[in-house]
Amino acid sequence: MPTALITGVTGQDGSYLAELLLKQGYKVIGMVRRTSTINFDRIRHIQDEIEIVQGDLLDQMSLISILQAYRPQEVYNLAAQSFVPTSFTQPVLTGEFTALGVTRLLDAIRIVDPSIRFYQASSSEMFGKVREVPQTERTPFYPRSPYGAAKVYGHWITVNYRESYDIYACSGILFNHESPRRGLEFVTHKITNAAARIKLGLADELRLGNLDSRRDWGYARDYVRAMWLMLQQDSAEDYVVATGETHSVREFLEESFSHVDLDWEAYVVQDDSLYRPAEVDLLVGDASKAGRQLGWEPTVSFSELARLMVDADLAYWERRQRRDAASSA
Ligand code: NAP
Ligand code: F7E
Repeated sequence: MPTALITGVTGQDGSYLAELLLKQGYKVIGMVRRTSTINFDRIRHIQDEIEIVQGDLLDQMSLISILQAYRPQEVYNLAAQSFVPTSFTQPVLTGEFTALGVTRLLDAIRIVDPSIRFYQASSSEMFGKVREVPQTERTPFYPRSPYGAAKVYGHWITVNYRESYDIYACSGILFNHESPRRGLEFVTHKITNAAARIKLGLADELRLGNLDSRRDWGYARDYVRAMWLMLQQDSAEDYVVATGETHSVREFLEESFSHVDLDWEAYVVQDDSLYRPAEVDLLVGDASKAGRQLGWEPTVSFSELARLMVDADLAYWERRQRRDAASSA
């Protein structure tokens, strides 16, 4: 039974990847940081099947100790400060987690067992002010936020450890991927959650920033499959993972609200405070290398994604309403 360590196991991708690896017969070690209140919402259903261990990307010794204790064959580094607006207000902390954290983990691998296979969660945010359309593995980076800049560092330090120490280290340049487990602060889930709440009479407006930016949105469950595939190849390489389609925030609104027969324009309020100091206007990826070499392709379309997220939010709020009604009866 192979052993895999996942940092960021409590996040959206960590929870789906843990499910996938358990299905493949892995022993899964999930690294979580110490907090005064535990939040295992996304992994509660598999909590008994995972070994949870405390560690922090800010603490080198914790990483070394975990590798020494569990001796994983694969390490998936999904932990990060991943919200772009927070990276503008906490740029140094974002750099510590999202950039230097990668070096701490790679160094721990180099010291404990350089034969460990390593996956780094790189991001389409590295392309920022895009130099070409669509973006490929060869497109130059031009990050537009402290988050994007930190991910560029994480990306290149991964390449550097591969080339310097012959570590099997891959970087997946993943474009936006979403699901009902997406954090509520990200625009897709903010929209689908609002559509569901408005439909049920629980809210009457949705405040948003820039509606014109365009993203290549896919389904998170598809994207964690690509992570695993990257670590099963003969040699370590970097891959773009994307759907190849781009849509605006406006189109995501249209798709989500029309699914519950609402006109989004009646509810959306544009809020200047939600604009970013610098924006990424357009992202669209070319995942043909992943298709060719990994046999990977997305299975969920843009409109299926919006609809499955709205349906999940509707089901959640209907359950909450029934529970509240029962407890007040
Ligand atoms: P997410 O839901 O925000 O999850 C981030 C995870 O990192 C959480 O489990 C969080 O733990 C953990 N974490 C944060 N700081 C940590 C620290 N100092 N030490 C240990 N753990 C820490 O992110 P996601 O959407 O699943 O994304 C996974 C990774 O892919 C991230 O690196 C993200 O930047 C990258 N990425 C995401 C996308 C996307 O569209 N989703 C696209 C490209 C790349 P807590 O639960 O304690 O907060
Ligand atoms: O914003 C616009 C916003 O926060 C998408 C992270 O997973 O994907 C994610 O980063 C767009 C931006 O994702 C609101 O200005 C408008 O243009 O959902 P988002 P992101 O910034 O693209 C990449 C690949 C990552 O790696 C990141 O970790 O939507 N937008 N109004 C808004 N965005 C938010 N969050 N909230 C709004 O009210």
